[in-house]
Amino acid sequence: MWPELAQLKADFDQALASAGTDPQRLEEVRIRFAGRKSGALRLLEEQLKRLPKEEKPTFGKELNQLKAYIEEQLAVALAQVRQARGVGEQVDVTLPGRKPALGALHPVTLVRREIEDIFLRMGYSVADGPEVEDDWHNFEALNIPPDHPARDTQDTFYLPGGLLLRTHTSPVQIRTMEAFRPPIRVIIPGRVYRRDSDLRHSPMFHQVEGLVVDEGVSFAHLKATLEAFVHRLFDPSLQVRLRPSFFPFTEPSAEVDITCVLCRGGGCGVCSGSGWVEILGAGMVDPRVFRAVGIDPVRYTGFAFGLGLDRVAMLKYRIPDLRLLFSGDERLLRQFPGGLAR
Ligand code: 2NL
Repeated sequence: MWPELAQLKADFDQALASAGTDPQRLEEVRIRFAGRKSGALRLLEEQLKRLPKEEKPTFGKELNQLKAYIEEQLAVALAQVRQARGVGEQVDVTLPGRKPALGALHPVTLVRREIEDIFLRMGYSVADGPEVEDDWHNFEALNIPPDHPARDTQDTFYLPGGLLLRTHTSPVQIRTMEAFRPPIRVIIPGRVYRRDSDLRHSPMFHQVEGLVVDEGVSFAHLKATLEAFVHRLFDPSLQVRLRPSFFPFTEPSAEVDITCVLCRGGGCGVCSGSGWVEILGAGMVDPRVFRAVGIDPVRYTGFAFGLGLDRVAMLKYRIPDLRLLFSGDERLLRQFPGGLAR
């Protein structure tokens, strides 16, 4: 073999071996030996032209063989690179993109936001507070004496150090009245806890409570507020009915029913055939609660109300089983898309 050609072949073999399957180094080897402008083969082709006539055929033949050899070896090496990378790494940029999965809001979050928006438009503020509470804010200040059944260990999760998990969101209203002077218009949504677990009860559930304190606040204001609220949350054709009731922290107290949203009053399983469903408890703030937080009950009156968010979500979105709300089942959650914007 022609000595220059033998030397070039040796150089190429060595360069190719040391490049391994590194694509960038293989490309460098390709340019150095087979590059069109100034690769080693190209330069030898130039040299061929200047050779004496009698030497041209043998040199030319050997050069062509070397060129074929180098191109073949490069092709084999590149094929190995592709295989080493794996088929999955080859990107087809013409394929359509994959749609990212969009999240959805939980039905309880949806009704909480709706309720917040209704009261915000009526001039209320939204407040929150601790889920771990003390006895004073959860019971004592709300006129729930030590022997009241609501304090029974059957209902309350007690924690070490005299603390407890709040059994309602009322302690946040106590904290609001301790921190601010009237006029007060506030709603408090949040998680609450009770030692109760069966088909209709979860040990954690959600409440919204509302509180208005000012001079001259009357039961008529309470009734009108709740009617406006129910009409905006469900629909304006629903009837609202108040029944006398009792809570330690309000006097007088009422339970609030609306026309059953499922049968529209005709009677069905959800309303036990009565045509009415209970959705709220409410009343005028008991003077003892005002005194506990240092508000003068002669000058000020107020009303308060509370509702179970989970139950409202079930009625509004026709969810038949409470346990579905806390199951994390995506088949339920996927049915509430598009609630992301506020
Ligand atoms: C219900 C009933 C109610 C209140 C909550 C309240 C709070 C303060 C003072 C007076 Cl600080 N009242 N809250 C009043 C009446 C009813 O909730 O059935 N909740 C699910």
